Amino acid sequence: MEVSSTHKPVIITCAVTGAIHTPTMSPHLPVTPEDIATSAIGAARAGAAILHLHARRPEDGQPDPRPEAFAAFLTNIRDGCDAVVNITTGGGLGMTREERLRAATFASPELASLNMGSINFGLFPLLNKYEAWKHDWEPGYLSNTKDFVFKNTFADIEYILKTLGNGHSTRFEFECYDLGHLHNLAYVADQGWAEPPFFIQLIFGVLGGMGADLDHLIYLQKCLEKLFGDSCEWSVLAAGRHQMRFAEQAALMGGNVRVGLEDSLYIGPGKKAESNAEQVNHIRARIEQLGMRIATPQEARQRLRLKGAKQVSF
Ligand code: KMH
Ligand code: ZN
Repeated sequence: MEVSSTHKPVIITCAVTGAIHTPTMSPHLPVTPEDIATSAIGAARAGAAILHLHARRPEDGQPDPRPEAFAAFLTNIRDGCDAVVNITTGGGLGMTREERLRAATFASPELASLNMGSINFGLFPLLNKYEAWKHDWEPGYLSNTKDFVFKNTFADIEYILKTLGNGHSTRFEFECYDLGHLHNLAYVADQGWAEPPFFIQLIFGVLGGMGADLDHLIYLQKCLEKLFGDSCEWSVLAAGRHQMRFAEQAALMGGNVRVGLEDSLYIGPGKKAESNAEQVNHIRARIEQLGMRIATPQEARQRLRLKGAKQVSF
């Protein structure tokens, strides 16, 4: 099939394990450093140009902010593929700002996430789906989110931009869960706290953020155009069963996509994904069937103006 000349190659990000799902929810959720490295490398070989990474405690899968927990898989990932490594600064629910930043300041990655506003982050509805839990921490972690604010104030945002951006030349995946977050980023840009192009991740379907309605995406694309024009690269992730529908729509609209078990444990209705690579392969095939191609890690580096894989400290 002829490849469309009007579409830029689609940058696929794979979010490998995250801090939302818990081990009870899927036997395929990567937990140990070996699992995380193998799954991340598999996703990169399938076509992910960027790997968004969190760490977990190997013994029980609890989100783990310690640099040692990240170090246990980062070198294997670096040696096993040339995908861009993106370290979370969102961390796990309930971590302090300092905890959330520890891994990224240790690793000095090319890319790190930056959440662009404080929101409710309700995982508690997941409680009703399971009767028994693999680990004691899981139900409490989920139920606490009923009274939890995911704090990302302007002071937090400025601090992370200065510490990681100025201090390490790390660039950002700006995570935007609501329209106001785009305006927060426009303010950040006006202040000169970050330089374009801005890699904007639009997030749909988190309880507390925008709902998974495709009309919202259509409107947000107009907002992006007005606020940032050519100085942004945008991408879409949608939680749970909405994941692939939104990814496909984003690619058709000229955007980039994020998949991975952090965002959804499924590959189809009622069918659990067995690996991150399975989700990457699925969206890659759809992108290629639609006449577009996926971006290589080098193309992603160039478009997002990243410092390069040799400039990290792992
Ligand atoms: N779990 C996603 C909805 C982060 O790591 O900074 C958002 C996320 C947050 O990826
Ligand atoms: Zn994340």
